[in-house]
Amino acid sequence: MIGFELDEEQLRMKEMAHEFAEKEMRPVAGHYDETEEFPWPVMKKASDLGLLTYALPEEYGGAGVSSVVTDSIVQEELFWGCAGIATSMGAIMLGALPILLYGGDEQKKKYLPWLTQCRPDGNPRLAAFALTEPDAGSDAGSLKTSAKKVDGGYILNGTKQFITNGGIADLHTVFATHDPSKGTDGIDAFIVDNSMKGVIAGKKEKKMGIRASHTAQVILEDVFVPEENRLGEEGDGFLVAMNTLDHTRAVTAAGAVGVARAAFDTALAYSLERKQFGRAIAKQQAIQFMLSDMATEIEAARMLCWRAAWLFDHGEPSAKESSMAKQYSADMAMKVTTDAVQVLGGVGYTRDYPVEKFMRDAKIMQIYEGTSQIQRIVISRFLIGFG
Ligand code: COS
Repeated sequence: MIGFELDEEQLRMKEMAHEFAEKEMRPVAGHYDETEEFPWPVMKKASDLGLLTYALPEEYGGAGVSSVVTDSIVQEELFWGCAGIATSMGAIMLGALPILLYGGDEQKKKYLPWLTQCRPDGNPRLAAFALTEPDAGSDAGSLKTSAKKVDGGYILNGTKQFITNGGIADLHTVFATHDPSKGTDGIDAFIVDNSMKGVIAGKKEKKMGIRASHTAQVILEDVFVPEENRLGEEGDGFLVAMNTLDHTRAVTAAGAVGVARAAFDTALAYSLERKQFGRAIAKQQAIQFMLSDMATEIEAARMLCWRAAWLFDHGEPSAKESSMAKQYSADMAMKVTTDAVQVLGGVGYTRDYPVEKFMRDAKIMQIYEGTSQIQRIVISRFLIGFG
């Protein structure tokens, strides 16, 4: 049986996220895009409402929203508000998820409630997922950050690249190898908290879009991590990373739907107001066809997201479907935001209207959490086999 009715929790969460996006994110989105400052005041308000860690179980200080469908619905609204701020918010759960999925009882009890509490200065704590390196992007299995086994733990050395909340986070989930000759089987995952010495904030990137998010290098210089901070067994790290991404890709895809919807809303409203040849441009078939395609593709992407999320929630295999959702939604968002600029024409190309920002924000969606090409690789492996 297929049903699309949202339950009470989903309706409540959607409404809360939409209101937050409209009142707290949209009015300041342009400011943070322009200044590239970190949106601490918005993060603080989001934290007060529980919007940063609602996916954590209640016993660890979250709201116990375990459904990936609900998460997708919320993220669509937040990304509709501002993709940059929403990325800063979402990176916290991306950093925390490996602990939730693979952490032992002690690790969960120690770190998850701590993450939901504010810092002494009142700002929320941040987490980061530190997998990518300068020479290991799509080929995540070739990472070089080393984890040398020593008495009682490991010494980490290496450089992580393009890390959201990198260097400003209170906790980084770091992936490193204890033996590069073992390939992906040599990779371990570690919880690195900010009490550990040697975690150095590296260069902050100046980005095309999602500028309200902090993307930076993280340099690990002789960081001692106790053995009890390893997630899972030795060698489980690659699986921790892949399973985390399998989990988040449907939700990331929903973010792309949110950006596309924001662009579509602006294009539709503008086309009804803007007059050329004596009538609103929405009356021109050329514009009508563009709007129709945009609306249809947004719906199609949302259905892929919800299905992948639903499969996950029901314990069914969903890696292929979440890659399909991520690839289609990201490519769709790029097309829809580009078309929105086209509908607005000259003013769409200016910063007086938000569509050029939506277009810049959409581009990263074809790149982060696995490029659209990587998603196609994952999908094709399910189609033709893994050999
Ligand atoms: N889910 C669960 N397990 C997975 C997996 C997935 N999506 N993809 C691979 N694995 C497992 C494999 O089954 C294999 O397990 P065994 O060793 O038990 O056989 C192991 O991981 C190694 O897999 P594989 O040999 O396929 O690894 P590759 O190095 O060829 O890489 C891809 C596979 C390309 C899929 C992987 O590197 C990837 O996803 N890259 C993109 C990384 C990414 O998203 N980066 C963004 C960073 S976060 S913003």
